[in-house]
Amino acid sequence: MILKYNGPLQMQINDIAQVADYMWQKGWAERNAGNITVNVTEFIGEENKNLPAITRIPLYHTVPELAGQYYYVTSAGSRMRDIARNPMDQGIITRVAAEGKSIDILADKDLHPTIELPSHLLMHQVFAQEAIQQGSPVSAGRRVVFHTHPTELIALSHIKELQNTRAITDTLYEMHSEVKICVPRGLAWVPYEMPGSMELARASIKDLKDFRFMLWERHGVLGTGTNILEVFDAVDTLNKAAKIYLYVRLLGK
Ligand code: 2HA
Ligand code: ZN
Repeated sequence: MILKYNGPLQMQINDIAQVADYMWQKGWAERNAGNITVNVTEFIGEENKNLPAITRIPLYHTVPELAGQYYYVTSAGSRMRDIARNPMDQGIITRVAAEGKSIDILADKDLHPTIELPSHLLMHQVFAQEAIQQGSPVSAGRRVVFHTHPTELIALSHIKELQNTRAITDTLYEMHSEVKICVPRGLAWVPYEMPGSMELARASIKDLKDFRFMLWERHGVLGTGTNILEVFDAVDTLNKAAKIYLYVRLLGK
């Protein structure tokens, strides 16, 4: 049995491909930089719900709240410019198995998920817990976890006096009035941890209740939301403010 690409699922995959293209064009996706997971449970369709697993991958951190949820996941080592051309050649559709102890790859290829999968799943688990508390279906919560390497925001993450949530947020608000409208809660500061580590994942979920966007020291940005294009737009606006900051400093202001 193979996955059937109904309209709503295909639209989600098209949006992922479009954002992957923007990431590459922006210069935020050198080599295999960045990764994306999108909860596609609402879009998967009855026809795909019982697909058998191509492969089952055990999870180091169990996520019982996510059992039965479906995700598009970029694959380990994939390039955003290749995802843009063919998202199902460089990504997988997965279902979290019963009790949240493993994930099943359903389509299209038997690829390894991104190394940031543990941190993405930890975030999806927080969204699921929020939804459960509010009495809504898990998939009605925030669907997207988006990680990228925006050059100017990474540059700002090196500046000592900006290395806290208040300072980085206020500076970006001051640089460009659009930022407050687009990211009203601000940008949370996350001190350096190894890429792909559970330490980075745990440090990131600390602020997930209050913040949708985080700056990972000397690494990149983590953005969450319901729609991938909207999450991209917010990171783009944050990065524009960072660019303006650098221009202002260059001008000696
Ligand atoms: O997937 O960006 O943080 C490559 C990365 C790791
Ligand atoms: Zn990264």
